[in-house]
Amino acid sequence: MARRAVLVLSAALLASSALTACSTQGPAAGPAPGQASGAKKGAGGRITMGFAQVGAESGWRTANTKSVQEAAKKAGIELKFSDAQQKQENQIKAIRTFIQQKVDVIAFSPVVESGWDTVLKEAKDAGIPVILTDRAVDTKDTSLYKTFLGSDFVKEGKAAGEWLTAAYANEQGPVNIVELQGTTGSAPANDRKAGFAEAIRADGRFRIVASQSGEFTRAKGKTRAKGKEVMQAFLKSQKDINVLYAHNDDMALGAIQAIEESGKKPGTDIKVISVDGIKDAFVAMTEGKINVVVECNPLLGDQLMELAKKVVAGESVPARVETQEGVFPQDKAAAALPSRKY
Ligand code: GZL
Repeated sequence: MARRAVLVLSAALLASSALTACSTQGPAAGPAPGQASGAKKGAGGRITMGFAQVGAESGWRTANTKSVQEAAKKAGIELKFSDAQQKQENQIKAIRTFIQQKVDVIAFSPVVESGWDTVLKEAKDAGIPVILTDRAVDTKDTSLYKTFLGSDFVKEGKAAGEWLTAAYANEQGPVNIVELQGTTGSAPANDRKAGFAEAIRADGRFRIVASQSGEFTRAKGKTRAKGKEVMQAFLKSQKDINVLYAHNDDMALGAIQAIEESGKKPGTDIKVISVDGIKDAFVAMTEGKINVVVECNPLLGDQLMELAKKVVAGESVPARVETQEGVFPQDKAAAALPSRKY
């Protein structure tokens, strides 16, 4: 009982000191570095979140942005949103702006894994808690963020590799694989590559004969046509391709265009393995053009807002909140398509 009384008292003290800090003029004294503000700034105690999004590079990202924006509205959280167009310097600028604006919490999906310690330390020193969502950072100082919400990309890569080894259980090798990697230096690209390589390593039949970044993009109008463009290059440089492993659906769908334009049948002449699970990929599976999709769930908004409320209130949260995902082989696509949410 005594312990609880102490906790309640200290929380009240923390809140009142934070409130005092917020109401003082000049640079807010703010709570001790690394401590959540505890107080809710803005009209009527509304939490303000600064969200630095990667960009708008893929169907997955569009769904992720929509999920975050809708969830903020539902949760009554004021959202300051920035789109970094896949550039780390833009995300760093956005985080610095959020710090100047004294938001209550910062959430972001780091476009690449490294180079975040300085700006995250600035947020910590300003007493603003940070939540990593979707992608991770490779910092040694885990006190720089409160929690990570997202997928296990190594697991996704492994699932892709395990599907392939099972698909070739009764066939001879060699099996030549080309790999369309995601954004260079990003956690999903690094980990999906590592997980896939680990899953096929023991089976000598599989060889990755070419691997290059398609930057997670398809081939649409203004968007850089990387998935299609890189696959065209693979088709020119590799005389015998059996499998395409694409780190996301947008690149797979762009590559399918290149495969068809080369006169080959995607899904038959060249097996296609993809990751994300956007609706267009499910349609492509029903058309026999993609053989399997490893799901990566972008609908993180509601969980993010719940975590944000806890973090701002100074409550403890798990260090890592992993999303649950499935693997959809082609024969399951038609039944699953009507209930797909992104
Ligand atoms: C994965 C996410 C990746 C998606 C891509 O969580 O970061 O970025 O797989 C997106 O579609 O561009």
